[in-house]
Amino acid sequence: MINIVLLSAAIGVYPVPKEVSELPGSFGSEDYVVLSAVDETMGPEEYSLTLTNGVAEIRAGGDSGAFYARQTLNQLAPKLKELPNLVIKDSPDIGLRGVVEGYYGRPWGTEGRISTMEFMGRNKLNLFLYGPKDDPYHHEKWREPYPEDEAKDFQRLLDVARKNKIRFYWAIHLGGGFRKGGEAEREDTEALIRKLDAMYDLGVRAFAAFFDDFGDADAEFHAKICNLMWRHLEAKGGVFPMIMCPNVYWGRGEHAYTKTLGEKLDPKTMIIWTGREVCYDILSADAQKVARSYRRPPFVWWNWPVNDYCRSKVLMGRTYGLERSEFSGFVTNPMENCEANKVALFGVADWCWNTGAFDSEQNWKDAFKAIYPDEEVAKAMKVFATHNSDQAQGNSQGYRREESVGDWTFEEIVEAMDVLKRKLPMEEPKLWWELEGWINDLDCLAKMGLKLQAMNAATGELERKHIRKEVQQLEEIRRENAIKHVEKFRAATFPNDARQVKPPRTGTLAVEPEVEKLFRQ
Ligand code: 14T
Repeated sequence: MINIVLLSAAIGVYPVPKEVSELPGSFGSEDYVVLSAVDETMGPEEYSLTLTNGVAEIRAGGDSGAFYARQTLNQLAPKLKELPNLVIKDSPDIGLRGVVEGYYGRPWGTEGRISTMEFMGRNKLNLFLYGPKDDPYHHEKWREPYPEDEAKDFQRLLDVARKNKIRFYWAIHLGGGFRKGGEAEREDTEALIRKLDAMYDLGVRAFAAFFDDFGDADAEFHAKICNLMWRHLEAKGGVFPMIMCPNVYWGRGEHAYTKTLGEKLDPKTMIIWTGREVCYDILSADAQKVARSYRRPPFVWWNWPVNDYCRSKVLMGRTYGLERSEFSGFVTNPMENCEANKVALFGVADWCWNTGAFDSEQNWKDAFKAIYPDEEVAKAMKVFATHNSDQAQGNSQGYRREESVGDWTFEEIVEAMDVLKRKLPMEEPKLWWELEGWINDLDCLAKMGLKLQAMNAATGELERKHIRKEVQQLEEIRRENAIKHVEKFRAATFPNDARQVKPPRTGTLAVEPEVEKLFRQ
């Protein structure tokens, strides 16, 4: 058993497959023939992939399993020649796993969602929950249908979801907006049905209702709306079980609201939970408590790496703080920085697929190689991510992550930022568009660190004065960069989001304090 697990990690496939065993002989070919067969004894996402002497044989329980076998094969393709013959037997730990676009701030847009879903497909994530707080037709204007061009965008998204074996949930945010009692309630019920029918007509077959952050914690009323919604959808046919986000979505089952919800809500409806707090690690003891109150296993909405509560930071650290227990599903709520999210998605995907084999540090190291084809870029991005992972002290949620772990130097940072400034604009233009402000900030900080070290070592007063001037110039560049960053995102943003854009901050846990220390010397 131990041997099998070791080999699993050694073939370098992510998410790490469940079981890999070696067969006699070697594959011995760069080319391969694929044979596929349905195996009815297998679950819908389960597959086996046997690689023997130039033949790849796929057995799968269904379309998803076959698709995942293909993803595994694609990852192995470049190194087939060096591989021994082997057989991979694989299936996920968590049945529904993926991403919720659920933050406050600049929505990803259709292209960003497509890029995310294609990445999800390659990493065997199978659920996309659409609920960006700054889509007016999700929240404030929930009664109104999407304008024609946006409706068309949903059809494109549904198509990409289908191709990537992703269940696309569309969420309507009714918190505070759905009126209770009398004629108003009748009107809103009709409006809700109309909107759901419109989304159904676009092809949506999975729905969610959100009540977080707006309106009262009225469990009876929320259950009533959701049950009505579910009955309507179920009657239309072909619809997956609903997801609901309560008004109180955190805790350890202590709230009367969630207890009532657990009793009243249709047992098929999955209920969202973010952990003990809004932003917190997912602990199994907490999950078990909340499951009792929900009367069902929770649907986890992990508020990481979302940065809407610490928007000056970008969070690209390793995935940790997750304990396995029974869940109806697991989604990560990521950042508005769509491309930068991929490091975290790579971690979450691996954890959800094979919790037992999850190696947080190894996963994070390998993420860069998997995401950035250029080796130099991959290395430089790892340096960047090393110093961009903590939410920073004083963030409104109090959730923190490690940052700048291990040995690091200012020189190494300057070199890495040089690579990124040279290569990202051409090689990863979307990532560069998102991160330019943070990359420049870290670059300035590290250069200031180097200058200050030199200044403190200098003996001549003239030399010291000269260096001091250079440090001041760097500070000026840093300020200008911050202004440019805020203006850029304001210009590219929804009006009701602009006020929240913050200047970029990097290295807040160790690099910046080190520079400040050098200043005081
Ligand atoms: F629905 C939930 F599960 C949830 O987490 N809702 C929001 C979410 O949209 C947001 O991205 C996340 C992180 O900031 O937290 C929730 O929003 C909050 C939570 C607060 F405690 C917004 C303001 C708060 F004070």
